[in-house]
Amino acid sequence: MYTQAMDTMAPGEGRKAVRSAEEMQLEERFEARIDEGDFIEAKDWMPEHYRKTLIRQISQHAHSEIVGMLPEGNWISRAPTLKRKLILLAKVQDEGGHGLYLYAAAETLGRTRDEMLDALHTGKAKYSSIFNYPTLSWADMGTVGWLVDGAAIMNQVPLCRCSYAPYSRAMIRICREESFHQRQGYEALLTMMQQGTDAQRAMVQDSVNRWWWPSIMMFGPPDDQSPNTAQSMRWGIKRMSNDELRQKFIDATAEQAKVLGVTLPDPDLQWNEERQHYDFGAIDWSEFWRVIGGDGPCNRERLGARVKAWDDGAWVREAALAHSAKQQPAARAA
Ligand code: BYC
Repeated sequence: MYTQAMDTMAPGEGRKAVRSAEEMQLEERFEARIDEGDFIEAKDWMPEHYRKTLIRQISQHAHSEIVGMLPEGNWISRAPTLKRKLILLAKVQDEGGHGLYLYAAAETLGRTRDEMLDALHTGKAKYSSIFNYPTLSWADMGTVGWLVDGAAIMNQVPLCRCSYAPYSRAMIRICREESFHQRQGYEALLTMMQQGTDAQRAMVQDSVNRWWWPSIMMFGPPDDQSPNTAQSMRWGIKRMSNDELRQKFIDATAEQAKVLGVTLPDPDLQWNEERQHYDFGAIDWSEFWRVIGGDGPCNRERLGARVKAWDDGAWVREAALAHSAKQQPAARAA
């Protein structure tokens, strides 16, 4: 299976490296700190694999926030009222901010922002599968808030306790804002379902039908097909597994769907008294692997939009560098 981790390894790193006694001691100390629930700061010693796992996850997370601005940004000019427009504008701006906190957190691990963006633009780095689906109606703005941001919070609240302190601090701030994102989406859908026309209710149901399965895929592959989960949980990077989070999300969302009055498009979804959880139908993992492999409905469009934004912004970067170069001699003379 293709994994981005391969690209972030130095040559020969895959082989079992010969470690000095000093390195072994450092590693033992690091593992002991993790076992004690200690947080690791940027300047602390850490194993190379821990550093690379974090760079991979945090940079993918940052890319997801930035690419995630596109499907909603598309609807700002078509929002039905001034209030909805202001809410959507604020949400999309928040996502830009989240991307920036996360790039900054990844930079503390020694990867430059240019390197991360280059990996995105050349298709080496992943971003969340969910943003490769189109937003076809206004109801999608509500559904993205309810299901996509809802899944994002479920996944991100445990990351507030990630063992890497700069990521954990970024996540605390991000989760506060994400909770507003989820609630505004749910409230927009509730308004359409309770005060809208039959056509608006049908639009909401159609939107939920399209977003349900991709949303539950956001948590990643099943645990027995997830190459990174075991080690990431051992290191306290991930606090809950993909399947645990997916189940928690389905349990919460199935109840919210009843209040909303929509049907989730899974005939096998039903409460299991014995497990005290909802059972659910089979997920089409071939679709997930296809989408993260670059062949989803909007992969080319999303990446094309990011590359164009980068190219169109070249003059701003050049002007900023020229301005900074002009300031330097003046600053030295002063
Ligand atoms: N999409 O071993 P696994 C948001 C990849 S959106 C694409 O389980 P891991 C937002 C995975 O990277 C959410 N790729 O990996 C909401 C790996 O490939 P590589 C963004 C995926 O890292 C609204 C391979 O599959 N959130 O915030 O242990 C508006 C095997 O997977 C996906 C985050 O990024 C996927 N859905 O677990 C705007 C949260 N799932 O890297 C923005 C932080 C798996 O080996 N990230 N893959 O080539 C995480 O919690 C974890 O990285 C994941 C995956 C749970 C996503």
